[in-house]
Amino acid sequence: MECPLRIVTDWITKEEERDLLHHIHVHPWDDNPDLQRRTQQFGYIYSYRRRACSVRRAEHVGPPLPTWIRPYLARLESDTPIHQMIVNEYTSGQGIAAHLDAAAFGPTIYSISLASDAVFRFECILDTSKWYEVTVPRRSLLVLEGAARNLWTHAIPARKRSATRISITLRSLVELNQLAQSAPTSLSDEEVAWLQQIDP
Ligand SMILES: O=C(O)CCC(=O)C(=O)O
Repeated sequence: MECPLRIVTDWITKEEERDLLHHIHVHPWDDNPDLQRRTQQFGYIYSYRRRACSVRRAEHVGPPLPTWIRPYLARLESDTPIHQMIVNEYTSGQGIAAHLDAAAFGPTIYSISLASDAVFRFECILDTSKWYEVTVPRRSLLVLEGAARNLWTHAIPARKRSATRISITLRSLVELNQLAQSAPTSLSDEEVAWLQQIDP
């Protein structure tokens, strides 16, 4: 049994990859003592220490999603708005430990790979003898949903690689998805815009 993930190869062009990398390189990296790799966070801030991301905590409210990501958000054709974006940088020898994305995040997780391919390791939480590795190519879109999001952990084993990899992870927040469904008319346009981290 393999994890039912989706990889869309060549989801962005070489020019778009260059453009995205430029925007990322001119933006300051977060000061995050809990991690070895560098990150940038936009929208709502995920706390690696608390493993939480809540719209009800002021310290989790970060800078709005940058305007340069908007064309790519539209291209996702996601069922829910994207509320949170993390840029991860993996230099040679850096990876990410096996994890399921936190329950605070919505049903579909997207990751755009830039600058280098990466080997991901997926392992089934119901039977840890079931695991496999797959190369996620640069310029692809990785989509984790259903079993791939909830029943298989993903990791990037720390290995020597020839080039630094950068990824952009895009996620919605369950809290905001629920709010949008339950009380869409009780919020003003400004409140909705603020919660969605977009310009009114
Ligand atoms: O680098 C990636 O593509 C995945 C990042 C990831 O799993 C995360 O930020 O939780």
